[in-house]
Amino acid sequence: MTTQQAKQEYDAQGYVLIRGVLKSKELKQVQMAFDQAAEKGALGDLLNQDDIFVDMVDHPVLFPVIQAIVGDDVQLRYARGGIIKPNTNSGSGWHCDLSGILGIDMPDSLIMTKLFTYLADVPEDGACLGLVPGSHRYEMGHPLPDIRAHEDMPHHAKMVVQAGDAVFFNGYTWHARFHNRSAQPRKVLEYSYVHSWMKTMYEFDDFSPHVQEVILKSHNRRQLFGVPEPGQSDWKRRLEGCPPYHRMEVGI
Ligand SMILES: O=C(O)CCC(=O)C(=O)O
Repeated sequence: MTTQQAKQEYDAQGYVLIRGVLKSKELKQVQMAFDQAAEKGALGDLLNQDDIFVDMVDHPVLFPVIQAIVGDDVQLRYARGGIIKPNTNSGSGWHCDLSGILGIDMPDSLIMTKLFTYLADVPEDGACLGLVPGSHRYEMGHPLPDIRAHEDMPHHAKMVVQAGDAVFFNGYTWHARFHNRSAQPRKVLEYSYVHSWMKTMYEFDDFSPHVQEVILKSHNRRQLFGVPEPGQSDWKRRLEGCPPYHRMEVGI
């Protein structure tokens, strides 16, 4: 699937699944680093655990899709790892992350997108992410149906995936996590992206001196991690090589 095809599918459905992004050696390296972070109880502080997680923020296959979806002013909101234990009532209800947001016409906007990169297979009875295709275009306040079980949501799609697959989804798309009825833990990298003029969940000081050094080396990472650029407003930030911010003006 090309970046353009991925964006088209995302725009039409509110999500897109791309298979086999991480393969063989790279997948093993990320899995090992993830398991080490999990052992330390540090999945919430992923970026300080291993440079591989910083590299996943602008991964050469995933990031072009993120840029196409969010725009040239993209910024990371947070990055964390998550494990859902086997055979647990670990689902969440159907919801929309951005349903209560003020001042934005959500069906026509792209405020926040999430990227789940799977490090373990999720079978049909696993902790699948469920999505309602097209629900990112519902009018604000569109009521959720009165249902009792995840499976009762009309028209839902269940992400039955393999390690190495990735799902991008709009935070306004209706979604849920199914209970994990399988014998396998679910292991996911959860990264969230917004625009450069929005707040993120980090202060730069949250990063170790080493990670700060890695971030400071490149223009794109300084933007992605919200490092202030002297003399540059957050509205105007753009990834390297992209057309600059353009303000319309007449009458002078
Ligand atoms: O973990 C999942 O599959 C769903 C996550 C979720 O509901 C969310 O990110 O808001």
